[in-house]
Amino acid sequence: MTEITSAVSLEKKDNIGILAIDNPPVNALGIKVRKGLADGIEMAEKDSDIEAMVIMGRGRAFSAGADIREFGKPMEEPHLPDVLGKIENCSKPVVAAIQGTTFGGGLETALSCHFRIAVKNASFGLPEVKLGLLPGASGTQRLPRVMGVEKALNMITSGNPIGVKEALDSGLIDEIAEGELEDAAVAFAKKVLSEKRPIVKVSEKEDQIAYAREHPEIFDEFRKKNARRFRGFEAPEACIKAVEAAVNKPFKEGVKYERQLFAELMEGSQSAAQRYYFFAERQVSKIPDIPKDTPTYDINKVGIIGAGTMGGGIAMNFANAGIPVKIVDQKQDFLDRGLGVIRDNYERSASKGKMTQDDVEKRMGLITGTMSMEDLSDVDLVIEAVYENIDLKKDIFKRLDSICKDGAILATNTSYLDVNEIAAETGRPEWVLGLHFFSPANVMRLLEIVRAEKTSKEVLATALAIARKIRKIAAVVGVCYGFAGNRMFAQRKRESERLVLEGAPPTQIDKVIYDFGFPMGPFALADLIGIDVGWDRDNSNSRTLQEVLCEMGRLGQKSGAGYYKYEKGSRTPIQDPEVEKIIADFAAKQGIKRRDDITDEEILERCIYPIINEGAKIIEEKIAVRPSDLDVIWVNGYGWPIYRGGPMFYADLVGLDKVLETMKKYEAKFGDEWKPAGLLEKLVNEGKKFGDLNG
Ligand code: T1G
Repeated sequence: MTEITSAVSLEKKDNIGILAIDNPPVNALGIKVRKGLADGIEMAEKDSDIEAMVIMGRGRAFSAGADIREFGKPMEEPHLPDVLGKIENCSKPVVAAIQGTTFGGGLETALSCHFRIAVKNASFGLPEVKLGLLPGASGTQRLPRVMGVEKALNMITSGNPIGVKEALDSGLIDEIAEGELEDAAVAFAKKVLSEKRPIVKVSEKEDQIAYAREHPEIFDEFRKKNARRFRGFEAPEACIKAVEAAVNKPFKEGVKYERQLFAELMEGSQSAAQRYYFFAERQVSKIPDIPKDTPTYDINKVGIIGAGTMGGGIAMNFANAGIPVKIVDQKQDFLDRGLGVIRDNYERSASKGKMTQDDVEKRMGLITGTMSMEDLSDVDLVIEAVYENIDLKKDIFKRLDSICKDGAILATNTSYLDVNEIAAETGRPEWVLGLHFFSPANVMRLLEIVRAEKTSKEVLATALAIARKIRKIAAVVGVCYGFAGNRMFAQRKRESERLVLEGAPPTQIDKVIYDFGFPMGPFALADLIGIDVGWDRDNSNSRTLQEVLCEMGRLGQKSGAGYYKYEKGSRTPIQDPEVEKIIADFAAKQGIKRRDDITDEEILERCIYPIINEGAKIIEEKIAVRPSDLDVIWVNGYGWPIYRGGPMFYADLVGLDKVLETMKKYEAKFGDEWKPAGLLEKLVNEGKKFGDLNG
């Protein structure tokens, strides 16, 4: 075996040369791999003993693609497209032998080979669009030539992987390999030689793009069909344009156009944000004082207290991971209703083909209901999910402490309340923490793990591990009112509610926030969640706009009217002059002077900058480990547009000096709530960014 570079070796098996990529953990196509492949192909061309080639990856991936860590720096030659040109132009047959992850430039490398075989665990994807990019090594030109334009458009603009069966059916691979991949690849290469199969250069294939040439309308139809999904993103449109070029231009020109589009995206802020987010999401589970080898406890049985919306949604996460769950509630009809909602959720997924009926029954079989908390004596983890009342929670934890076995972890799903206070009700505070799920808990990927003062390191490590098992993105936060996400969200809620009283209609505020990239604005969101959440009906007395609206029965979508009105059976918000009059009357009673000159810019500054400022306070109080954790929280918990990276990344993009200046501008007008965080002032004085704190 010849080591060409430290990441690529060349070995001969009879008359077959094997170029193996070995660049852990995912065979990213860094300079050592690119150089190794380029030199390896040249060596094989010159070696008369070698009649055909196999390219494969060692470890768990063929290759996950270009090394994202190289982006933004000058790219060393040879560049990937040039390496792939060498592979495709090799005079000897080249077979890609694929296992595991074959993403991005990895798949493009496989596409430059003349044949492709794969084992069953292979997955194929072009996730560049998730990084705000497009396949930059001829993937947009070769993939349509292999599987046709419509399938290629879906794969390239979604960034989602396909499995080996779909790859075979679509013509992406020639064969599914049985047994040991390397042996199967050598055998396949020998078969190609013995059958004298002609070398297939994908760049020269035209049959799969002929239909699109005759039907150019499929591109605009695709744009229309996906407009909602692509809203605000730049990369999907660039992907479509590049695939159009594959149909309308000769291959070489298409490659050139693809490279131009790639460069434009690479220079843009959206790709910077999405590449930043990629690493932020992988950084969030790294806690400085919790090393990777911290011991963890097995969680084989879970108990949930409360069969309501949250309890039911939380239970589904564990059943989905194959972990049995017991749900406790006080009354049988609460349990029946809760279990009924869970079944409905699963049946709905099954009706959409997301799971089989058998899956539904298996998961339902893992969830049982009981009215006796004593039935939790054998579980490894309890998650309390009752309504936000500190006395009730303390009472529950006192009882759990006497019921649950030693070594059981006791967690609260509270959104705001003091987890230290709850832990103090037990004789095992080291085993207590918060697991703050976001509604709907079976859908939202974000989980805030609330680390209380006495939570042990092993319990925290166990929480991180179980979060991974139930496929949550977990951010570790400290104890304060609202922890991190909700504490930042409260700033936007305060300002949006002030703005609407000061004269900005809900429609204007919602449009500004929607156009920024959020799925919906604060008032459409309030109507969706329900304006009566947290409303104290018994003591309501028209003291706040929420009380006024709830007392009038304007609860939001559920009552057909809230900040908007809704036609029967529709969830589409319709501007409602009646509510604008209610707001104006309430503002007058409050003595608030309304104005009609509130600009979109003021709305954006007042709804976004306080989120950033609160984030800075959360970091300086050490409630969160790093600023990028707050970005992960906001992208996954509150719909912050991923192409803007998150509030802290966005602040660095805008410039912390501008953020500080704006905070001071409104502090002079509105007072202390706008006082800039000490950390914000410090970073500006030091000429630093939030990004400098993400190490
Ligand atoms: N470059 C550099 N590092 C990478 C990487 C990459 N492409 N992919 C993963 N890593 C690191 C990751 O940061 C982590 O590091 C470790 O590998 C394990 O990753 C020209 C331009 C492959 C599905 O977008 O989707 O090709 O934290 O924790 O959950 O057209 O990683 O351990 O130090 O995610 O098993 C396109 C991105 C690149 C694939 C594995 N490719 N990676 O998931 O492990 S652009 C991608 C993934 C491109 C060409 C274009 C996932 C994975 P650390 P992990 P995992």
